[in-house]
Amino acid sequence: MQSPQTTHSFLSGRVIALQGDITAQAVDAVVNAANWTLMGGGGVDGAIHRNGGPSILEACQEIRQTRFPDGLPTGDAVLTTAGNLPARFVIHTVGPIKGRHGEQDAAYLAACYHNSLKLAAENSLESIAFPAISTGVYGYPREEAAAVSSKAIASFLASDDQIKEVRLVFFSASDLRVFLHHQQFPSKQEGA
Ligand code: AR6
Repeated sequence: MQSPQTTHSFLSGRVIALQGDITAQAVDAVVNAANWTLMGGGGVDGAIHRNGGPSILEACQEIRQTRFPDGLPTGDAVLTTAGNLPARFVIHTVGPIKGRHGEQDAAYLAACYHNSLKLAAENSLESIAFPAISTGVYGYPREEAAAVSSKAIASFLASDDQIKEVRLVFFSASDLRVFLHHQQFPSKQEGA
């Protein structure tokens, strides 16, 4: 049930927020809320591997063998094929488990957004879709994550002109509502 879809825009339309499924987004890259193993899991991670097919896991295994034998550190990001997904690439990032990094939790969550956007820009990509990283199994409060993610995205876009569209995809209407109330994009929401 995807229609008709209400979107909310920020930063002159460069960022949009909507309710939806991350695996259905036809963008240059969708971001996966992965874990350090890069070997899959539940939530977004499970859906991406399930719908994208085995080529994503194969690419992740290659990255583990060649670049990150000890696993992907929290806040880092890597890029793989998107397999059968409508997106071209998947950017895998590891969000912080809330409470594990003390006062650094927010810095790690901001790093996920920053490093994913940076990787997309470095690969000449123009559109990227994010799920609400860490707000599921990893227990990050949605209100706090909204402030951290919006500030990190706004800060990156302020000094970048490669990325044309950042799509923030919330699984439920309630998640989207919480985000809209707690986001801290510099200008007011521009309409629905
Ligand atoms: N599309 C959009 N959002 C989704 C989807 C979807 N298909 N499925 C879930 N969400 P989570 P985390 C929402 O748990 O907290 C995995 O096992 C979900 O409702 O996927 O970063 C990994 O392997 C929530 O709001 O990611 C890791 O071990 C948000 O996406 C661990 O979970 C993130 O929930 C990562 O936990």
